[in-house]
Amino acid sequence: MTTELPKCPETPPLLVGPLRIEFDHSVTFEGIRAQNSAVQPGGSWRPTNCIAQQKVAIIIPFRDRESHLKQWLHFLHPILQRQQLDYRVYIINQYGETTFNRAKLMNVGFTWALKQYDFDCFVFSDVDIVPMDDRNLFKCYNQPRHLSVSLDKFGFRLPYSRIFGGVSAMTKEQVTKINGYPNNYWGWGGEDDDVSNRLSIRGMSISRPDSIIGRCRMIKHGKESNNPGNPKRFDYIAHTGETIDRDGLNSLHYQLLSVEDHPLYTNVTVNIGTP
Ligand code: UDH
Ligand code: MN
Repeated sequence: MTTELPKCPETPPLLVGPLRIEFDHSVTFEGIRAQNSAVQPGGSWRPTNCIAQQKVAIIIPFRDRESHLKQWLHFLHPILQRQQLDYRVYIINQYGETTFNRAKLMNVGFTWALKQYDFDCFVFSDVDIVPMDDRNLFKCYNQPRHLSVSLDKFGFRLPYSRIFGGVSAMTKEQVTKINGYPNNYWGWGGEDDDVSNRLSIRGMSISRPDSIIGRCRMIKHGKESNNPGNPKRFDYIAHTGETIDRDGLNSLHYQLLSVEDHPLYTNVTVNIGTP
């Protein structure tokens, strides 16, 4: 006989609040697996005693940051389970050595994840940012949500009010409404401001947790030589109104090279071309 599970509560009961986050580089994939034995191949998990409020795909743009990935998985898997989400972690790995394109990888992750499962919500996260409070829920809200509001590297302050970079969450509908991320921001910077522009053009506003719950740490690192500051970003973000309808999900082209279910994440390797 099957029994109907209840929906999980709005406020997950096992949250602990503020977390001590210190990056200890002795963690191993094996150790993380042992600590998270209920996580399924591909890096998915869902509560067994209730139906999750949301089905969440976590999309992480990635290339050659294995030490950061280990830290992220080590801290986030336990948090996401306490948050009672039906989630899966997608590492969208840019193939090759040409200039990095964070935003295009986000579009690939969104598109690919929806082919696999009926996700309601997408959390787009840098691989090097970890929340310092598990009340900062990795789920979606009525308005697009910015989660990394209070970053240690910015002195735990929001550097400017329209910021949407770092970690952010949008429903499938919210992403679709803005035609996703722009595909043509090669190199560092601007793509998150373009998304912020897209949201306001489509009449949405950014929701955030407060500055205590929204505290996060970023692993200290330098800038990769194949992710140089994009000098065109200032010009591009001044023209989002003209590009939103032609550059995004509707113009996305990529070559999928492999999809592998690793024990703690799904690895999607993709050739996204060159600038
Ligand atoms: N990313 C990679 N590999 C790369 C570049 C970027 O995986 O080679 C991803 C990763 O998820 C990263 C995100 O893209 O978290 C954003 O890139 P970033 O972390 O380089 O961006 P951030 O704004 O860097 O953190 C600013 C440069 C820091 C130099 C400061 C020196 N004090
Ligand atoms: Mn970073």
